[in-house]
Amino acid sequence: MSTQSNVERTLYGFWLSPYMSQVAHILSESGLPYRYERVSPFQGSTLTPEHLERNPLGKIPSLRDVNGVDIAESHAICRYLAKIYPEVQKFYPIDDPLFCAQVDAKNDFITFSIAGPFFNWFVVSGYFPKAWKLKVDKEAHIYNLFSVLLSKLWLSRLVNGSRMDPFLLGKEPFLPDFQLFYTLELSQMFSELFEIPEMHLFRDDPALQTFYDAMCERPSTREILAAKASELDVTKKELYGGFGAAYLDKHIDRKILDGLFGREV
Ligand SMILES: N[C@@H](CCC(=O)N[C@@H](CS)C(=O)NCC(=O)O)C(=O)O
Repeated sequence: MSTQSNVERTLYGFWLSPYMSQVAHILSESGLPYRYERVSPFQGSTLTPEHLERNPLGKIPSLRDVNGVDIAESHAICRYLAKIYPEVQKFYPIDDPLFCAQVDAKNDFITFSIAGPFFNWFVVSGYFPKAWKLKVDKEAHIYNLFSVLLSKLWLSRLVNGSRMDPFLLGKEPFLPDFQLFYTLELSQMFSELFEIPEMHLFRDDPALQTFYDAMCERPSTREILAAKASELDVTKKELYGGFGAAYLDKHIDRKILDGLFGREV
């Protein structure tokens, strides 16, 4: 595939997204320059015709590469980058099928058992109740506790089954390390933002804390966390302000929620 054209590589999304941060991280550590364009789900911008053209699934991140192609889904983007740009292969070793299978195994485990459930966890226990001011404290708390139970179970299995030296597969980080890091990072931030202490996933685990600290020492991590911090006020305003009207009211049937809880929420 040709990578020649005049298109500027552009990453669409917002910094709160751990998925976008992973792609930004791989680009940054690989020395591939990109332009950032903010597309905020909180403003309904993921479901505009313009964004759906980039990603018909209506999610961020999406990447427009210099050859003009649009790619969506964070890990599909990272794997695409490794196939096109040799400098990305140190994070996703496509030329070493056996090692690449180990990288995939960790990555798939995190996607299915940790990051995916974490997404549901903060949506049900944090995002929707806050943005929509739902009166579901008791139910959100039960979901929260159940999520802690499962997440800790899978996280300890990941830690015990990995080298943690300090990264999952040893001294150097790979794709699953970035996925794990930005999930942990979000867990720390959301536990504060939503005042849900149990949501903090690594405070009590020395191996995960060491992993987290080692990742924080990398210049690309610092760059991304600084970008995220610089956008935080805007993100918070959108979450508590526009999100309900711009996204939830339009795309989620509130009556189903009332039915689910058996009362008006
Ligand atoms: N599996 C996707 C997850 C992306 C995702 O869920 N992004 C969220 C923001 S963090 C989003 O686009 N939400 C808007 C929506 O679902 O409408 C990936 O890895 O890229």
